[in-house]
Amino acid sequence: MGFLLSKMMAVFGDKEHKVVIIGLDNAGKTTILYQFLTKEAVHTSPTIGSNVEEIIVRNTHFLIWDIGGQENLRASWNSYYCNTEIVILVVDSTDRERLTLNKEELHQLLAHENLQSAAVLVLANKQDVKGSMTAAEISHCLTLNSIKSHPWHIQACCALTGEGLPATLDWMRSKVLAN
Ligand SMILES: Nc1nc2c(ncn2[C@@H]2O[C@H](COP(=O)(O)OP(=O)(O)OP(=O)(O)O)[C@@H](O)[C@H]2O)c(=O)[nH]1
Ligand SMILES: [Mg+2]
Repeated sequence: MGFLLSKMMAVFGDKEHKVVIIGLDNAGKTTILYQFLTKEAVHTSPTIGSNVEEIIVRNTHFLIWDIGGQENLRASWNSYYCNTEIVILVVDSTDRERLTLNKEELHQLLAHENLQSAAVLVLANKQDVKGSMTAAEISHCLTLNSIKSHPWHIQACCALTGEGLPATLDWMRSKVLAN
């Protein structure tokens, strides 16, 4: 009965699903958050602390936290992890030099005790830039295929135009409704 009730609440939109967006500085996290919300590219400046917005996708409510990615802020990412159902790692697909750093951050988050039941979504952002890495290249470098502990998905996108982001929201919705 309890299970049925919580399922119905999720379907009818009463439950709020927590999502955390992390990634290195300049990856495009804030641009993505506001593209989700307004379907437009907004002007951003580096995030100090976090932004939070509620986004409703066909009756499914997400509470989405966008956290600053500058080096001195990364240690605080884990203070946002409690009760997170989906963690989004945004990768700047033009930033080949810091891909190893992204890999380290990814494997740290996979090991975090508060994210053991979270699903992981990697966004290969800035696909509009010529010469950017493809989602397949990023997937290979981050060794996504080796992840067995968490459901994961990678999506190519462009936060300026919104390309790839509706598919992202569909995936997020299907994940939380399946739980
Ligand atoms: N060409 C291109 N630029 C993008 C894209 N997404 C974001 N940007 C630009 O990248 C810069 C950084 O974007 P932000 O959204 O502020 O990055 P952030 O990840 O929130 O950065 P921090 O808050 O410092 O962690 C801005 O100049 C954006 O306009 C994209 O898909 N393509
Ligand atoms: Mg930001």
